[in-house]
Amino acid sequence: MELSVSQFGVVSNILSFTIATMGASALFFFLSRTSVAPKYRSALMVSGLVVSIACYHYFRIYESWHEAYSLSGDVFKATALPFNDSYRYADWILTVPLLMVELITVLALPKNEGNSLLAKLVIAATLMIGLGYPGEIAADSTTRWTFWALSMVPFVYLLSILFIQLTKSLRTQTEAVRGLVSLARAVLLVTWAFYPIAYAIITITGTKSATGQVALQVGYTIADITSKAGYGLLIYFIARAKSEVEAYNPDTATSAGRYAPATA
Ligand SMILES: *C/C=C(C)/C=C/C=C(C)/C=C/C1=C(C)CCCC1(C)C
Repeated sequence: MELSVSQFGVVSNILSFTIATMGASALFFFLSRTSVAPKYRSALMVSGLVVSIACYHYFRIYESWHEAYSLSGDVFKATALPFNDSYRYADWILTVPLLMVELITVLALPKNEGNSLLAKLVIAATLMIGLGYPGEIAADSTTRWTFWALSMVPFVYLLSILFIQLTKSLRTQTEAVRGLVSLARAVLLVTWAFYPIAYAIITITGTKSATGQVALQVGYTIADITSKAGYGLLIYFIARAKSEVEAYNPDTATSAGRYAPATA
């Protein structure tokens, strides 16, 4: 496969931009811990972990992209080293369940309800990614479509329970956080839909198509930025709003995070 200089560059630049975004978001989420009430801190810690894991994998993806193609004349030609798609799947298998943990933590559902919901979400997410992988590494379109269809089953199940649960929890959230939770619901549904679409595009163009390859890398990368850093930021805003409603004041809280009376 051959890539033009600008096709190679678009992917290289967006991968580099993502390393910066994920790294900076990790710092922000970790350092913002104390600005929310103690019970929401683990949601921010998990957000920080998600983007740290992604930051590491984007380094590897960037490196693999640069090793998989080299400039020959005025085009980039594939080298003997294939581009490694597995970094994305290794990343997703770790980060997607953690994104579910973030959400359940910040919603602060009753304990047994939250745990059983989380178990269903984690199982569906693992199946979705596990079933997508054999298709992703295949070149022939029959295999690709078969695993795409299989992976769509847990995907649709996952999105529908998330939609139902988030809609249900909107009723129990206070006025101040309702708008944010509903925004998080929209962000989740829209950005997650990018993944099967990007996969479908390259299946249609064929894996040997430079356009298909660029669309896949750019599609997955934009979706990762919004579903991890963007969504993490929303989780942070929800945690902040809920802490305020619960009268938590970061300026008067002690370092142990206990609620302290405000001083004049
Ligand atoms: C941070 C990473 C996230 C949120 C990854 C999400 C990944 C998906 C929703 C992937 C879904 C897929 C299908 C529904 C079918 C084709 C194969 C996948 C794995 C790309």
